[in-house]
Amino acid sequence: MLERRAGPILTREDLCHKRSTARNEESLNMAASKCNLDEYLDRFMQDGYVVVRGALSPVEVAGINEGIDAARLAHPEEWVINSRRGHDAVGRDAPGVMERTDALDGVVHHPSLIPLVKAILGEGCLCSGLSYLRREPCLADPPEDIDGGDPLALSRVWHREDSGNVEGAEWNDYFTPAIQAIYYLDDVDETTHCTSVIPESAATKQSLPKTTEGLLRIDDHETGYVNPEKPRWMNSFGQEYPRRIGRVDVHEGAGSAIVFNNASFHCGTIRKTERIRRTVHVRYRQPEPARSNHAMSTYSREVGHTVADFQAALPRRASIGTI
Ligand SMILES: O=C(O)CCC(=O)C(=O)O
Repeated sequence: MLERRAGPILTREDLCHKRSTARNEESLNMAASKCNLDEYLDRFMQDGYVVVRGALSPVEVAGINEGIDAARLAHPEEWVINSRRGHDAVGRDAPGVMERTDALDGVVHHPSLIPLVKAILGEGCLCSGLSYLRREPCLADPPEDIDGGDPLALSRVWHREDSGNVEGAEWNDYFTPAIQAIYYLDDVDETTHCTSVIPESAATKQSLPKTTEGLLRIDDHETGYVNPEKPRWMNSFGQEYPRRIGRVDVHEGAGSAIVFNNASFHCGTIRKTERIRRTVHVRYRQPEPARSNHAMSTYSREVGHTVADFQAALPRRASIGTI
């Protein structure tokens, strides 16, 4: 059996003791995060990720989707679909996208996740990037050589973010150079595109082979979790990559979030589907080491800005809040 079931899933109901009927959405999320933080942290330590089901309420999801649709309608020239390795997608990064709409303000420092992010990365961590992504339907046929028992899978481009960069990971107990939270804005199941991740503990990351040429990086792109029997996979778009085992395909409803160590292997699983998948990706890290561009926004990476510069470039709105 090559696949693991998605284990680390917590619901808002699991997490809080239904103490409050009168609380508003925000304080309910905060209470949930606080009372179960230890469980989240244990799971993150063990697997390098957790799934928080219902991190966004249906109202919040609808607000984001409507706001982005309005921004696309108002400025279609900024939302030109491009073909990403064979499948169509369109996305925009902050700060640009947030200058056009306030629909994403609430996810920058969402109370469902911030206590967890701070507990992992420590005081002083900041949001360092935010991207919105919409993947279009894809009607290409799956290759004859099916990957990992998934008959609709067209492509999986596995990567550790920023080529396995783990600069600064030793500064926290979770060996996490940066965190990425991916919020689902559509229901996701085995018939749609999804996020996939390979569970991996902090201890394993620490022990993996590294290169110290340039930045400190985990150096196992050609070998990590590669299927020993069938080491390569030619995807539907004629691209050949290592075929990896041990994955979890995150199939969850709209509003769920996967929070993962940015150095964990992950990918977008592209499937043959008529459904779109919309996501918001929010990244957090410590401002230091500044020489590492890990988890910086595209805006910052391109011009060499720091995390503080990215923060300063965000619009000034109370609804964005702070960490
Ligand atoms: O499509 C996804 O959910 C994952 C995207 C991804 O690989 C990334 O953000 O680096």
